[in-house]
Amino acid sequence: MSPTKKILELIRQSRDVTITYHVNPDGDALGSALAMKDLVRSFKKKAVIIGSDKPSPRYNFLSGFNSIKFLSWGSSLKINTDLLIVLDSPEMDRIGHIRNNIIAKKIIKIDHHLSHEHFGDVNYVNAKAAATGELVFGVFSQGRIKLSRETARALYAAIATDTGFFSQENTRKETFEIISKLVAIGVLPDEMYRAICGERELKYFQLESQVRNTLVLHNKGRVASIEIKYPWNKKYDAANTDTNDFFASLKCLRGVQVMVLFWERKPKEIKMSLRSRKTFNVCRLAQIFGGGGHRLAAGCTIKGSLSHVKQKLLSQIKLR
Ligand SMILES: [Mn+2]
Repeated sequence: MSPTKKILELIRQSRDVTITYHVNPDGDALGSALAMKDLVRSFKKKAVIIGSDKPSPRYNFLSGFNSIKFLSWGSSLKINTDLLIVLDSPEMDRIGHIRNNIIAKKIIKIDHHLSHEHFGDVNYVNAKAAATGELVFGVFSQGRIKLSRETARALYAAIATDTGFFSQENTRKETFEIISKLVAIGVLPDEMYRAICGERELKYFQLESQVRNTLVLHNKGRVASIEIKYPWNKKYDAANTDTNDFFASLKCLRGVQVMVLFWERKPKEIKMSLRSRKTFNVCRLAQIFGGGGHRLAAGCTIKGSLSHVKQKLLSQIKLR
């Protein structure tokens, strides 16, 4: 039996379903969870979405957002459930502290990250999928379950955010096939774009222009670095900014292969976000400093002054 058939079978056999995802849920985790909840409900079963972290209000335009729960660290609450569906999480540890609160009879894993941890009773994993949302769409198709416009919007948000609005390497033919079906149901791409990216505070643009002024090229123009200096954290509310956005336009800078954001979170504590356009593996670079991530996107934190840390990291980037 295919994993999608097994997923539908397990849902049918369960009285109640709990849906969760990784810590700091992103658009893919939240959109996939909201769609999955609707799918479970179409079987007239109880479904709740609960995670370790409070979801970002950035996604509150999605229907059902207000019913999403999170459990604070240290809570002794026990959640007994027939079926736990874990989304967008390669390892069980990725769901965070809530792992200790959930007692599930069966577990389903649905994910698009490469991993060898098959922690589910059913594992629906496809590393070629651009987003977990694509796989959740596959479960709907398998069951011939009708997508409402609201559910289609949740899946659109999942796929659009994980592909950088269809501009990243993971965007594939199947992505557009699914998106075309979602648009046919009534999702409006321009409305989704504005809802996810467009509604920003003035502080965001002020921070962005400060950050833009720190742009420097290294390694004969192959490495671009930008900075967020310590005083800007408070002044521009940097903690609530999606720094991913700073990389979007840098990608278009001619000749650049690797991008680094040096973020002075505390005096003498620098968090680095690393991005690669294709050949250079930034995950390996992050691992040298105790961090991790993916081949094209990774991060790490180094103690020390900004100038010292910059020198330390940049000296490790060897590009031809
Ligand atoms: Mn994802």
